[in-house]
Amino acid sequence: MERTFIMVKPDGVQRNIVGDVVTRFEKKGFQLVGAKLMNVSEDLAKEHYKEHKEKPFFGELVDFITSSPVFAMVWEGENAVTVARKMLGKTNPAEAEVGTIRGDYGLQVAKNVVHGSDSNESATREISLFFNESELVNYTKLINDWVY
Ligand code: RTP
Ligand code: MG
Repeated sequence: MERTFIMVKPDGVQRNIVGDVVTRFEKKGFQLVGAKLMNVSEDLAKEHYKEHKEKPFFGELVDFITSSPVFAMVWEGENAVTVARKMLGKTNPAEAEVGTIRGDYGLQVAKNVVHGSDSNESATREISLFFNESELVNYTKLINDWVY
């Protein structure tokens, strides 16, 4: 089963959207493996977003993500990475389709409510950056290819 790292960003936490994001992933059929409300340190923010370190918005991005708590999650299920990215919508909420999380809840690219891993490699890297193995919970749910 694939896993992906999803994070409600500070704007989503401040605007009380955590529950809606969790509900969407639950209702879609994914299984929650780990979750926590946390502050992101400057070091963690820079490591997490290191692919963007030369971009003009990098400083603003790090400042924003460290400004207030985030809600970090690991979700598991079939094609979790690709499906979650579809559920998030395009990076810029102004261009994201209605029905996606960013399309329904956001207005500004710099404050686009949620983060989602963009590949399996990113997911593995990001999950290990944000979670210890002991924080990831293995459990059996009455879930199969038709009960979800
Ligand atoms: P994310 O990593 O947060 O899931 O978003 P993404 O893959 O859709 O977009 P990415 O290209 O990885 O950009 C990371 C985050 O940087 C912010 N951004 N700001 N001010 C700007 O022009 C600008 N461009 C990107 C966004 O918050 C984006 O999610
Ligand atoms: Mg990205």
